[in-house]
Amino acid sequence: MTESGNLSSIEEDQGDAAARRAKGEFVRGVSGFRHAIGDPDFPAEPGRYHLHVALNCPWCHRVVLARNILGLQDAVTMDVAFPNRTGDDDPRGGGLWEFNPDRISSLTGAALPECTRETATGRNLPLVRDIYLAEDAQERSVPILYDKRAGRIVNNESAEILRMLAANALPLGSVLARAQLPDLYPGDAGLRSEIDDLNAMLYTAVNNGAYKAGFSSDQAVYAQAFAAYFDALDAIDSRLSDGRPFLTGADFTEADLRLFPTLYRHDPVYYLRMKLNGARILDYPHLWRWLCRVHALPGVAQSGSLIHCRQGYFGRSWNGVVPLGPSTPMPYPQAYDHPELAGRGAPVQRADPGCVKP
Ligand SMILES: N[C@@H](CCC(=O)N[C@@H](CS)C(=O)NCC(=O)O)C(=O)O
Repeated sequence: MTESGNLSSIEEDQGDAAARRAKGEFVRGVSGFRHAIGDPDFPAEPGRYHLHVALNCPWCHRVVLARNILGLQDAVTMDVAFPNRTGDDDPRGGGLWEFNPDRISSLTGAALPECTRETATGRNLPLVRDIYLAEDAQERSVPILYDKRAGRIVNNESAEILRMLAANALPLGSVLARAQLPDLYPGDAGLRSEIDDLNAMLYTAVNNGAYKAGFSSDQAVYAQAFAAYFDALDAIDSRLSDGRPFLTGADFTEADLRLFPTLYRHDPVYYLRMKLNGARILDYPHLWRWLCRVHALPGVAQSGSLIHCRQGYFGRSWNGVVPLGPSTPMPYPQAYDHPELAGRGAPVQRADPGCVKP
């Protein structure tokens, strides 16, 4: 990884993953492709790189945000998989990301216009897994950063992909002038370590924390993840209470970009799907205003889709019936255009998970 900032430590340890999974804990795997744009095999050139993503995936959301905020929409092409993976009865195998723009969404009753075929390999591959199999790899995750000229996968770790897009935005062909480019990971050493510390805390307690709560099959493991998640939201809300517009101060950085996908999904998806119903973001006045402020930045609103998120997180479970709410104080994502709704909910006084008697 070219940038000196340490990223690898942010992944949670995979120690005795099997035993922890058996105990009901959600343990995310580690991405295997870790090359970088700038390596000898992967020079920074306009039109050479491509992203394979799913819009409901929060890790993909990071790299789509970086692509759009950095003005790389034309220079870095992108394919979008259908939000629900293949069913268990699929002869190709279940749980696989599929490129199928004709597939019907149970939420809208129609095909999803953002979904595409696979266009980077030149082989119109139907499944993300097939892109890995072409390189004898058994992985199957998105996002993928792909080199169309070499016909190879560069990297499949979102934290590294967004950082290398930021570090190479101009040579990759950004439409923005250098002065307009947001500096997501500024050179100041103090600021970098502040961003690294925030990234590490937010990854463990919030970004991945949401999954540790929602996908846990053990009450105590869930309760611990629930508490850590809302403790982190409390800490961030008070951090923003001094009036700073962004997490580290006046400027939008990588730390804000990495927090956004989780909070964007909280009220309309995670509150229900991940059992994170301790509070809504709406109930946190400073977090809500931050969420609306980031949503209003150029390139952000079109980087996400709550239709894909709702279809993806509910469409395969919950009898395939996708919850439509919340609709008060107004539907989402329209609510993100209304910072004045901040704190409309009751001030956050969370129930102590320990005291909830059945
Ligand atoms: N550490 C990876 C995590 C990527 C990841 O876990 N993606 C999920 C989708 S949200 C996935 O495709 N998982 C593989 C699978 O479950 O098949 C990153 O941040 O890029």
